[in-house]
Amino acid sequence: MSQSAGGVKGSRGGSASVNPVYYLKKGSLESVHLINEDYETHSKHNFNIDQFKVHTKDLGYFESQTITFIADKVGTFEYYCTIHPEMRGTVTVEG
Ligand SMILES: [Cu+2]
Repeated sequence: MSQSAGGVKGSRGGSASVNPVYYLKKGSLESVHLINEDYETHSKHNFNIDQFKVHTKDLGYFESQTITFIADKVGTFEYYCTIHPEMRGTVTVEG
């Protein structure tokens, strides 16, 4: 899964098209790659999924970070940016 913050592909707007629902298979090895492309505001962003202990650092403009985790729980989980409450979406893991 790959998520960018800001700009054309950004998740700042909070709409479904830019905050996609990710569908994963239980037990799969996943990598989250977050890049901050928020050139308009130069805000920092981060990316978190609490249930999988995914927590990036606060990324500045064009910084990126990749976190690998195993999707070992079935259900729908929220991903979010702690700095911008409107930046959120869901990850659904299917068994
Ligand atoms: Cu943010």
